[in-house]
Amino acid sequence: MEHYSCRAQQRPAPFASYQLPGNRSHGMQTHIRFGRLPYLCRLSSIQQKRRWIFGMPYRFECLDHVSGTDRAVFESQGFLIIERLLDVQIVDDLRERFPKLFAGKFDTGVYPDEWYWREGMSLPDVTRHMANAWKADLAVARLALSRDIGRIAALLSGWSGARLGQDTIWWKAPKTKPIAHHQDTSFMDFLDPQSTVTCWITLDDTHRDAGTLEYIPGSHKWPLTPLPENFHGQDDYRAQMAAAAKAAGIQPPAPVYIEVPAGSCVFHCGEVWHGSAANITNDRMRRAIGLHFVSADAKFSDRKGGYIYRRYQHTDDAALDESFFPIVWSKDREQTPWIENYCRSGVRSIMK
Ligand SMILES: O=C(O)CCC(=O)C(=O)O
Repeated sequence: MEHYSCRAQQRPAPFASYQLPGNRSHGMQTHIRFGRLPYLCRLSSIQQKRRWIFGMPYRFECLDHVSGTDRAVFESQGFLIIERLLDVQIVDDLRERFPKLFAGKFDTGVYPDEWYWREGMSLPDVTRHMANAWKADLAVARLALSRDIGRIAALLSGWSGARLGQDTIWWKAPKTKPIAHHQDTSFMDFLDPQSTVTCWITLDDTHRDAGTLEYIPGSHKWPLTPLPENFHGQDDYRAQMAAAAKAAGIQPPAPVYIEVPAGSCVFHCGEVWHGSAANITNDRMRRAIGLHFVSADAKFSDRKGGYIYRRYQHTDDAALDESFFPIVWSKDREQTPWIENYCRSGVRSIMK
């Protein structure tokens, strides 16, 4: 019982209809640890409460409560770590999808929006990367369209709702190159507000020498820079961040390396500088999924930009179509109605 915090006991127990036989739920406790990783909200595996049923978007009851402290950490550092969000079955299921995705074996028969690495065609030492795999793979869809994750993204950024802007698959095999430091919001030049929050979820225990994600704490307060020129494989992978710091007259603080167990996640705001070094190990995989949320109220901007995603804009219409940018959580309404049916069947239709 000592594992139950007051706060956890005060939480309601919703989603009872999703409870599995044999009750999978555990006690839970959330606290901020000021140790090796100072920006951490820890949810240990025996302390979490999760209920999910096969084929539905995943539910994470442990995310029911975002405290003022969590929000303060996010606002001051630009990111918030939550350990062990996914349980082992979900981690295993998602890991199995990676080779299938990059071999072009898609549940739905639909290609992802971006697919940068192919066996036999691409350089073996480049990080394998794909975007909007939710359109191709239903396990990725169950994660990317989870209302609980979108809800935290919205609450941390002060939005009344969150849409999925994009998911990104990152497969950094042993001996693969870095991902250059960047600000995610630079990629959202086609939206108003130009703003995004990412939930980066690791499917492997992460280590500094295996090229884990790293953040420059507080760098979300620096000016926003345009789209980065280099992204994959740049040797000096922090060069763009260093140039931005210099231009702003700032001495960048030391990076924070995210060394956490598989299934953990980090929420980061779109302005914080982040990237990852080469995986210099011979044997460690580093697989991760990024979920990039935008405000439910976002519209297409009048600015130029959006070389991929503006193709989803209707003529003379600034609205984001929920078929392509689904609302995963809103305080005012239900999530986009086709989500549950799509996660079960791969068909984007509203069940009557
Ligand atoms: O996983 C990585 O190395 C990069 C992740 C990233 O930049 C993101 O998800 O925004």
